[in-house]
Amino acid sequence: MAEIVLINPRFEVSYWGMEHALPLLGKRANVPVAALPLLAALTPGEHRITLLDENVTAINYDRLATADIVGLTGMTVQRVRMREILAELKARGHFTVVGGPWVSVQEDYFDDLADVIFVGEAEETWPEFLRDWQGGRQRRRYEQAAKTDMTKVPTPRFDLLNMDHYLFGSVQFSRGCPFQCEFCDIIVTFGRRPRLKTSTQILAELEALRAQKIEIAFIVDDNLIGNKKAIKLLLHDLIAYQQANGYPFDFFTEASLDLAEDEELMQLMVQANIISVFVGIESPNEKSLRETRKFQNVRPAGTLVERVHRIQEAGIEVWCGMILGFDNDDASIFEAQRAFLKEARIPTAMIGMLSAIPKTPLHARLAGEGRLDAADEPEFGTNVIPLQMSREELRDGYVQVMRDLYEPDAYFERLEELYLKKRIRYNDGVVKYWRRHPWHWLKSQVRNAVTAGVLYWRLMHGVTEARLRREYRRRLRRFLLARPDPNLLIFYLFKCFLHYHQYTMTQQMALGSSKVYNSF
Ligand code: B12
Ligand code: SF4
Repeated sequence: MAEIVLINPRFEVSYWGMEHALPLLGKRANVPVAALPLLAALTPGEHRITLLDENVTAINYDRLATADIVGLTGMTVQRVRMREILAELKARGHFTVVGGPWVSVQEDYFDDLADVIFVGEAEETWPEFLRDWQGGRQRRRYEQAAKTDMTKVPTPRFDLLNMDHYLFGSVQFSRGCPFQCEFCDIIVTFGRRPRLKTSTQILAELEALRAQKIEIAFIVDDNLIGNKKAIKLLLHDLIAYQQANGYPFDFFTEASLDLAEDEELMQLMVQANIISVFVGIESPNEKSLRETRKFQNVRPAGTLVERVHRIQEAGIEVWCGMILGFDNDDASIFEAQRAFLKEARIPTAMIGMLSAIPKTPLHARLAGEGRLDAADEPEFGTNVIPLQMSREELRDGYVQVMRDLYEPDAYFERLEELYLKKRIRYNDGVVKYWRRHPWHWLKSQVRNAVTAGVLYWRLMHGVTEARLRREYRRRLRRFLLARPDPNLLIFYLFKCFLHYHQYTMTQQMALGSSKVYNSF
């Protein structure tokens, strides 16, 4: 029997981290990292396992004293903190193991601070390691020979986390993406063949989330629509579940832009109540898209703007990732990105400077060309040395684009264009359900009105800048007059919180009071 503690280290500030807004919302983290409750479910019953999310609870090293194995997960934005924690654990004589997205691509990063590392998926290697450890024959490195059979993945142990501290829950339907973007480490780690769970597994996960009172869940797939035929079947079951249970969940997810070419799929997603989708659009510069092998975003399937509008008009908001600094980008890319996002009416856009993630084809190419900055924390925010502009130009242009996009006027203009002028539908699946169940509608709207009141109070008491508070009040009033619906109002309030985080983050970068946070 082993006493095991698994830790998710503190995040540094990031676009999606919501760090500036979380305290206002009374939460400590955005989403519980999916790996921890999953690894707990994969741990044989004879062991005792504790999950510790440092974003929620501080690490008390004295209380870890009896742990036989301490495991860490983490992505790039946690790597420095991971090293600090590992150094402390080592100084105290602990046996340490590390897995997750960062060590999977940068295997030597922690050197001897990690006794064992796990590269990639661990559904098979984690139980295998525990058996080896019991026999005193564990190896230094574990990597699965074959990708995980998703139909055998157990229900994560959400019950081991205090879910009250998170904004959203997480659920995974599939792994893998069929595309071949040059910069992408996801396909390096998870492969290009989409692998799906069964409906039975997914509905069991949703029930486990419901038991924790989670109502909004992030479907954490690399690309939900990697296998369109299979996901459609699954969505039918999800819709039946939502309808049978009075639509207990709002979902958001990630998918590729070819979603716009499949009307049936978009409608199924709407009926399943997937309200927004994060799409890697990357660039309005077609040459850059070709350069990075993002062929699914290149015509003839329609322009980028047309395809984004098609998804929005189906009733799904598009969030996106954009990249600056491809070899085909010169200084005109900054204005091109601003203009594209305005025309595409995308309020929530994560912009980043191109980064070369270890093990990707981009990393290999740039290493060959001598265009990589080897520093762990590169001075200009990315390890890529751009081709058609200086490093300062790229960094300063990036910060300026972010700043311009999150100026309240620019942000709310994009938002109002979408929700007030275009009046895109929101929660259409639920609205249709409510029409058939008016009593349910009434109960939900009363509850939504109360929630909206609480959120408004939190926003007005949490935001310190009077100018921003005035702006939020003005925009919310305008919204309420045009679309007086408590359900939508909650969503719009959330957009204000999201804006507050992104605005604060970009202002701090622009004013030099924080470092430049890139998207990677
Ligand atoms: C969903 C998701 C999000 C969600 C949820 C994040 C969260 N807090 O959990 C959101 C949208 C919030 C998000 C945000 C960000 N994300 Co993100 N995200 C993902 C995504 C698509 C899936 C992650 C996931 O839940 N997978 C499911 C779980 C089960 O898989 P897993 O964590 O890999 O765990 C498995 C194995 O790795 C292993 N394992 C993991 N840990 C451990 C530990 C031990 C001890 C062992 C034995 C095994 C093990 O076992 C698990 C089972 O096989 C990945 C892409 C990907 N496929 O990895 C990117 C990814 C992890 N994100 C990434 C980044 C950069 C970010 C941001 C920094 C972006 C930004 N600038 O805002 C922020 C960070 C914000 C934050 N504070 O959370 C990068 C990380 C790059 C890297 N190699 O380190 C990835 C890989 C995407 C990419 N290539 O750009 N993200
Ligand atoms: S579409 Fe997204 S997940 Fe798929 S290869 Fe490209 S960047 Fe990676």
